[in-house]
Amino acid sequence: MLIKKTRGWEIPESRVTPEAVFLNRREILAASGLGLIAASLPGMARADDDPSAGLYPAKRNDRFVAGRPITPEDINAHYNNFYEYSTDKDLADAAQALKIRPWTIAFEGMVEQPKTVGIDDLLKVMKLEERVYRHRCVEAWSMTVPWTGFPLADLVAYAKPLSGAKYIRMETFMDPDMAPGQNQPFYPWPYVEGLSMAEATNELAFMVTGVYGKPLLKQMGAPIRLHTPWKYGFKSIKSIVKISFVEEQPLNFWQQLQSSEYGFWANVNPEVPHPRWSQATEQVIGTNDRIPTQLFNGYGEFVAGIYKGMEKEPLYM
Ligand SMILES: Nc1nc2c(c(=O)[nH]1)N[C@H]1C(S)=C(S)[C@@H](COP(=O)(O)O)O[C@H]1N2
Ligand SMILES: [Mo]
Repeated sequence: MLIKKTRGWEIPESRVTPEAVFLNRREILAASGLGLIAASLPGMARADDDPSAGLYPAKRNDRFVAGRPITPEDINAHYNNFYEYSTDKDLADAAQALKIRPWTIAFEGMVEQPKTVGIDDLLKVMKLEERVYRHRCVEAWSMTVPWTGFPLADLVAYAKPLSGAKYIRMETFMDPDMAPGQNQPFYPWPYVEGLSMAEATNELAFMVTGVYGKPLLKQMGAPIRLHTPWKYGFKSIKSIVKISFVEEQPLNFWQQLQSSEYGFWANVNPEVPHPRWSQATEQVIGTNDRIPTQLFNGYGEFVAGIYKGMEKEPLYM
């Protein structure tokens, strides 16, 4: 989703600090202050900072059939979009700086009672299952991913929204010291996404806390992210810290940046091109295959009903 515009803040490639150098500097700072030199070794998955490891794997729900081979973990783990860490796809090392405990999620806005819950307390009350979902990025590539998590509908019930709430708004953490990408002032940090209440309570909308039978990898948005498989990938917000119930349609991150190219609904449709490229086909990551894209990414039987009578809305951008 690179935006081809020259901005004042852009500096020559040669002057950009590579992630590895940044992390080394962090390690040195951490070591001098607290003696925590091992805490940010780039690229290492560290089970010892994830107390939820014992919850995985969870039983697979066979109602959701992907019909495609699962993308190998080692490929998925190095092909991510997480602009808080990098605009490059291989940001796995940089994302190890994400600190996933303690982690809380705040519920605000039109709810019976605002509240905050720690991720491990939330995991105790939610029933985990595995779902293999197709993931289609607006950049015309796709993957097939074995997520673990629970229906967003269960989280909505837990939050107890008031009947006047029309949309759910979700926000990623904001911490430029932990996420160097957030030092780029051109982007409207923090990352925000939203769904209508009908979408949020549709059975497909999934809160993800694990992947490949383990806790969620940091580069994939640990410790909790959304996945809405019938929508372009940018709707699937990572590393969520705040959930609000609101009356007004939230402006998401990409809309704030470029509303002529990215909208609120962002449902997958091969017949509606992005202003700068076709959405007719998609590159299957980890293969040489380029395949036709399906309406609603093939999930129309679950979600098409949501949009009856909304034909005047920009449903596919
Ligand atoms: N906070 C945050 N969430 C995000 C993004 C991001 O940059 N920051 N990228 C989005 C995009 S464009 C995609 S395609 C998916 C990528 O998820 P993955 O890396 O697990 O494939 O995350 C989405 N969620
Ligand atoms: Mo994306």
